[in-house]
Amino acid sequence: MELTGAQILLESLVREGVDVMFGYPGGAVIDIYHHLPQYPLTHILTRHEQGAIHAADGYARAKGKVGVCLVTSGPGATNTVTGIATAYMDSIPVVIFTGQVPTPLIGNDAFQEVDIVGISRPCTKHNYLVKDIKEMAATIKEAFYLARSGRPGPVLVDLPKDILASKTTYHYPETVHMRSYNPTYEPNKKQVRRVVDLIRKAKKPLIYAGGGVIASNAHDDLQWLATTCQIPVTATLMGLGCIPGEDPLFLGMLGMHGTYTANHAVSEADLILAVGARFDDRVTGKVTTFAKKATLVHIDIDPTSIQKNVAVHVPVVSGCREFLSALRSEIEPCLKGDDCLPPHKEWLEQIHEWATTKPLHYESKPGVIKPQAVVESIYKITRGEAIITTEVGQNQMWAAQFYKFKYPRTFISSGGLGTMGYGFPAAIGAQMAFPDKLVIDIAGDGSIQMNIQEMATAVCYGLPVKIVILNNGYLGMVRQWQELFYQENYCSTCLDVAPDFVKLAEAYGATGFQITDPDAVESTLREAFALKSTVIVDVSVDPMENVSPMVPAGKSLTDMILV
Ligand SMILES: Cc1ncc(C[n+]2csc(CCOP(=O)(O)OP(=O)(O)O)c2C)c(N)n1
Repeated sequence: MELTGAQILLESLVREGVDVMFGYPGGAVIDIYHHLPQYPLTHILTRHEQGAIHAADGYARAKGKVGVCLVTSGPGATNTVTGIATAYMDSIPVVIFTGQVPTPLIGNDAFQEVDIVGISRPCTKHNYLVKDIKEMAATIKEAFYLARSGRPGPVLVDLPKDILASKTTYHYPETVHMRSYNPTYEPNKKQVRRVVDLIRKAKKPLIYAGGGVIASNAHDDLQWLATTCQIPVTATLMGLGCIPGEDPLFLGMLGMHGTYTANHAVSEADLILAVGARFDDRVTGKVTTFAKKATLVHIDIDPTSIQKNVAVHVPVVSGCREFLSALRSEIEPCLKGDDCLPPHKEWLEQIHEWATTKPLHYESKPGVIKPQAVVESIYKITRGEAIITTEVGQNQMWAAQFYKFKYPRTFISSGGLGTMGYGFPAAIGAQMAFPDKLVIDIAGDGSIQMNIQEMATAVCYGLPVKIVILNNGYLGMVRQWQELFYQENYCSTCLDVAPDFVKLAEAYGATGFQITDPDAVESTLREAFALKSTVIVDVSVDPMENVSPMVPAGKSLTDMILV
């Protein structure tokens, strides 16, 4: 069967099990859009290419499948770069198809030509320029395989217009063979035994869980390990939901805005199992003082991330799920005999004391809406069953601290890149993945204005995404740093001109609410969440509220302020 390049692409997407893609057309990709209606693929037309790539990323995070984004050449392609870098930093599987000028024009500064393969090289797991129609099908197969296997990530495929229009016989390969790429999933047995031995000897063990636990669906085994061996768990921003937020063994997030308990536990632990986490500077604080008393075990599918930021004692190259399940098989037989693992009673008592004397907290003020209280209200109303996306800044940290995530893939946030404008389009993607779930973007008034145009997308496709703006009139997180470290020099962080968000919602055909009275928070949120339409809830919160606790940049985890 002879097909054009455009048809090969669409046919291959169907074979990859793609049901939805997010995109924006243009001259270079018209051939694809021309054939699109003949395929069982839902295409979501966003209002900006950045919206399309974040939506594909949000879909991937919520669903655990590869997200797909299709854009045109030149400005269409460059508009996706922030989203590609966002997915890359958080190891999210997305495949991005970009149009390109016809092959004879490449390198000639043709209209809407950019070297997107060159531009995206440092922020993709891999990228391709298809120069021969005969390579098209195999390239697409490889792109999906690379995006989802090993350490997942974004893969870009650049498609010149003449290739999309030319024809060849279609054959989609069944398998992929790449000599230089063979991720190691299964752990070395000796290392597994060594880790069991370390757990057996430890008096103060701790699990430090990252996004890899969620990416590899290792949460059940992680919870089994924690519960069976009574090992407390702390998680990174990306790891939230790997164990229920209300589980007594969960200490909350660690790092810059981590809990007092988690940061002290890291500093006192004698054994740390870092599972699918990468020792980001927001987590470690001052690296030279990080976890000084612990034997560090680092389990990661990506060998290059081990020993990168912190020297570890036991490097384990393995999939998180495979490792934890091997650990489970090794530990289970011990539990039957008298060979039981020690219960670390004193360690758990110490942790309990930290948690009860220094919990996350905030001060209520009469007549003032505290942003933390809004997040608590959202948690109460949704009973932890919603998918929460966030923007970036204080809103993101309050969501991470005060919404007790019950399940993996329910907290969707830009961790590594910290991309303002991410949360709303990501919520659109998550809502496409789960049309019947309640999807809420917890936003700041600054961030939401970065991709507010996607209101049209949400309304157009009838997506009942809820946006709750914690409106403090500031670029709050930057204002907090100015207050604490720059002598209250609030230069360029006050957003004194803001749109009327209720009218803005209405202008897009959505529904808007405004909350200024603390007593109206819960009832208004309930009313908003019950609607089946796109909703903005603009909540006027305390403009000077800070995120606490805080480890100042470059300080040790125990040097927390605002505790
Ligand atoms: C695209 C982008 N530009 C700039 C920043 C730097 N930045 C980090 S947090 C923040 C303030 C965010 O303000 P807002 O969205 O109002 O949220 P708040 O902190 O007030 O909750 C800024 C400007 C960023 N993270 N991303």
